[in-house]
Amino acid sequence: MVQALHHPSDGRAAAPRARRIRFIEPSGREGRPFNAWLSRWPLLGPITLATILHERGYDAAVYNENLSGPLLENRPAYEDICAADVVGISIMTPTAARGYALADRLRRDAPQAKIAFGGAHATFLPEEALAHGDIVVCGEGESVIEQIARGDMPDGIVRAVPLADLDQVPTLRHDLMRDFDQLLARCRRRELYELPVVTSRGCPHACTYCSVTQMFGRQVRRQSPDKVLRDVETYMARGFRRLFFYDDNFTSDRTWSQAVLGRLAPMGLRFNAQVRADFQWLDARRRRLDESLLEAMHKAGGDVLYIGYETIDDATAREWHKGYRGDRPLRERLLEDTHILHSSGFWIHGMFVLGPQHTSDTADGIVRFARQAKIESIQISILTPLPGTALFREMQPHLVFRNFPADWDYYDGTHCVYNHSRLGIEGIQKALLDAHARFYRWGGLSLRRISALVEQKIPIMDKLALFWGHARLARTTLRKWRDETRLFLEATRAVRAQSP
Ligand code: B12
Ligand code: SF4
Repeated sequence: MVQALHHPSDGRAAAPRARRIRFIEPSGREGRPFNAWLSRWPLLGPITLATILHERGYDAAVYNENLSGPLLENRPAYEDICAADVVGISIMTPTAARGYALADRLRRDAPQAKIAFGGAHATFLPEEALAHGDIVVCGEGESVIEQIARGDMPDGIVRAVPLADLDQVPTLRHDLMRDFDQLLARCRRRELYELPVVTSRGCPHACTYCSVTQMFGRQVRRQSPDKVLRDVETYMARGFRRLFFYDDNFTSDRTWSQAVLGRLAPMGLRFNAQVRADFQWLDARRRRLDESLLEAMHKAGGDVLYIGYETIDDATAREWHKGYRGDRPLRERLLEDTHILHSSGFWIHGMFVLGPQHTSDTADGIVRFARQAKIESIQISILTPLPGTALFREMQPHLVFRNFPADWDYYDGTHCVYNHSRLGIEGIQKALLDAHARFYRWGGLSLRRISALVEQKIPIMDKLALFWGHARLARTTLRKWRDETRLFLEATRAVRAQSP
């Protein structure tokens, strides 16, 4: 781990220098309207790996471009990265091109640094990533990161063994991410920041557009409730009072959820979590409600639920393998589910998707549904074929944007990258923008949202700041999104003009 340097004059070994490892989370396409939201929620892969190395005595840190801005324009940051022994770049599909651009510059400016790629995109397209770096890790990095940091890993593609026991993941040191203090300062007080954590890997479902099961497996691995509790205690001792459980499906194992929630209940924190809309049903026919789980979630501080509704129509749900329970029309079931979750005291951020089979009526229908269900905030994405998914293979013949890696920038759920059979690319982009503009007409203001803010146990100034912050962000996001859409449609016309 250390390089033994000899002092030139007295022959004694000088203090060894810890090897310097820098991780980078690149931003997505410049000007992307959602970059401002992303700065709050870093990927945990780089932070986890940096924490492991830090605990083993390495000089490890993370740069997140969503938070710190473009690294090539930040001289002290870039010089620090150039002085590293290893630079680990974490790429998702929409950040891959940026990650490669950074790596290409680093190869020129820091030829001594080993460049390692990891993350979902590198896992599915390792050969592509290897053209820009020395080492590419497919899968979970824990088992190989120290060998890479030590400089002992041969160049090439490494298929890493997944971590069997998630209790081995260290308590995260979010502060290893540079500018984390600035992020906290933006939240006015650290107890208002939703500290991201993750306690499980894998998902038992297999939605056609998602790569989580290919990446982490269908068998869900979880940290033990004791480990979760120990970590939460440490985060609370650091002054955090809100958590964001990034787990893809926080409630997929009722026994585990009850055990964790029971331990969290006395701690007085609040948390956000990703759950399925129908997790509260005990049986496939939706007859028995798991009231004790709902109560345990609420008592433990469950606050905002991130729900991937994705669709409200039965045919699409079947096509995407959503696996919703019950047999009444899906829209009706989802209204009922949402009502139950609201009655249990949760806020809901609803995520929906428009696919090639949809029209502007579908988008209108989603907004109507969200209003009727009184969902607090929504986000509608365009179905995006991502490497490693069944959808990507199916969509190949229809892709308009295929100049890879540059075009990966558009694979972020806000751009239609294929010929849209029903509305055309222009039509679907317009439908998407119009739907958000309609939902967020008053900056996302709704009676329910105001009363929920008033009910929250936080001081009134914090409530106002929180609400104002969200409303302002929604407005600026929409404005930037319109500009971005205009540029994208110009790019679409240019691509079409070039193709025979
Ligand atoms: C939190 C989250 C978000 C957050 C913010 C994330 C961010 N900063 O970009 C939000 C909600 C905003 C979000 C948005 C999006 N997300 Co998201 N998100 C996640 C989620 C749920 C957790 C990420 C996480 O921290 N995981 C836990 C850590 C431990 O895993 P990890 O980061 O992958 O790291 C491990 C390995 O990858 C590897 N590794 C990672 N980096 C490195 C680096 C080196 C050097 C090495 C050796 C190893 C290594 O080792 C790590 C430890 O084992 C994942 C799903 C998941 N379970 O991971 C999806 C996921 C990453 N998101 C995904 C997608 C598609 C999106 C969106 C496009 C969705 C949309 N429609 O808007 C956007 C794009 C965001 C962007 N940056 O442009 C996909 C990515 C697939 C892909 N091919 O890129 C995932 C995998 C989910 C899926 N449906 O398939 N997301
Ligand atoms: S979309 Fe959600 S429920 Fe479906 S496979 Fe992915 S993580 Fe699991």
